[in-house]
Amino acid sequence: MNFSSSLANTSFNGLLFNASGPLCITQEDLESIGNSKSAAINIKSITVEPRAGNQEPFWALTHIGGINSVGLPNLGYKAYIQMVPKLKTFTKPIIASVSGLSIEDNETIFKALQDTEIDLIELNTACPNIEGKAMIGYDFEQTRALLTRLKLFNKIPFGLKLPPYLDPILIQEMAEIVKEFEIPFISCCNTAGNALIIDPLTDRSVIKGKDGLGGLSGAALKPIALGNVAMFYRALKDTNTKIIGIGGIESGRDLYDYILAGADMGQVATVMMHEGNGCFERIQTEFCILMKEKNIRKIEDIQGSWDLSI
Ligand code: RRO
Repeated sequence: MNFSSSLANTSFNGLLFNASGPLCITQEDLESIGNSKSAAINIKSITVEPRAGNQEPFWALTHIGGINSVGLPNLGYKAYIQMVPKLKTFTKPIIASVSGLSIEDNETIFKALQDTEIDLIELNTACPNIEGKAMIGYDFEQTRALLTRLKLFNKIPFGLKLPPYLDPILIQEMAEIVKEFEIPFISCCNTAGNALIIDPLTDRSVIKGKDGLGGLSGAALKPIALGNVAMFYRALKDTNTKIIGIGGIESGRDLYDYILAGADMGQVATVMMHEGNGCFERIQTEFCILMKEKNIRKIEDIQGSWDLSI
C-alpha cells in the first residue's frame, strides 16, 4: 500500500516531507532529503541576503519537545536558485519556503523564483525568532497587503505556513483570507513562538538564540497544531485548499491523527533532528501498516472524522 497526494497540481509520491527547519539549509542537507523517502524537498526559509542565524546553541531537544531560535539561517535566494537543476534530479517536488524580511524582499524572491523549476512556494508568515519583527500571520491587514502584491507573481502556486492560533476567531479570520486569495494549501502550523525551557542542571534556558526564548515544536506542539488543523478543515471544507499538518509527527499514528483532524499531508522537523532522514520511511511505513490493519484504503475515508459529536 502506498499513499500519494497532490497540492496545486503537483503530485507527491507519499504523504510526508520535511518541514522547512534547521536541517534543510545546505546543498548537502537538501540532497540528503532528496535521497530519502521524503515526498518532497522543502528548502529552509529563504531571505534575499544570506544569513548566519543566531548564536549557538540555537536548538535543543527535550523530553517534552524541541525548541529553537535558529534565526533564519540560509544561503540567500540566489544560491538556492542555482541548486534547483541538481535538486530536480531527485524527481520529487521542490518547495521553496520564503520568508523575506519586508514586502519588497518577498517580491524580489517571488519574482526571481518564477523562472525556475521550483514546483511550489510556501510563504512563511510565522517565523518567531527575528528580533523586532512582528509575525505577519498574526496581522491580518498586513497579510492581505502582502498577498495582494505576491498574487501578481502567478507562475508558481504558493501556500501559507501559518503560526498556531489559540482563538477560533483568528482561525476564521485567516480562513477568510485563504478563501479570498484562493490559497491552494496551508501548512499548519509553525512553532509556538517565544517559549522557554529551563535546564534543571544549569537553571538557564536550554538555548541562546533570542534571549533564551524560541519556537516550541515536536510532541509539545501536537495538540495545538492538531486543533488548528481541525478548525481550518471545518472552515475550508467547501474550498479546494489543502492542509499540511505539522507539529509532533513522530510515528505513523501521529500522521494518522493529522489525517483524522483533516490534513492531506504532513511535515516533520523535530523527529528529523532525533533520528535523521530515515524517519520518512519509518513513519510512512507505520502509517501504511495502521491503515491496512484498519482496512482503510483512501485517506478521504477518514479525513476530518475526528469529531465525536458528528
Ligand atoms: O529560523 C528560525 O529560527 C525559524 C523559522 Br524561519 C521558523 O519559521 N520557525 C522556527 O521555529 N524557527
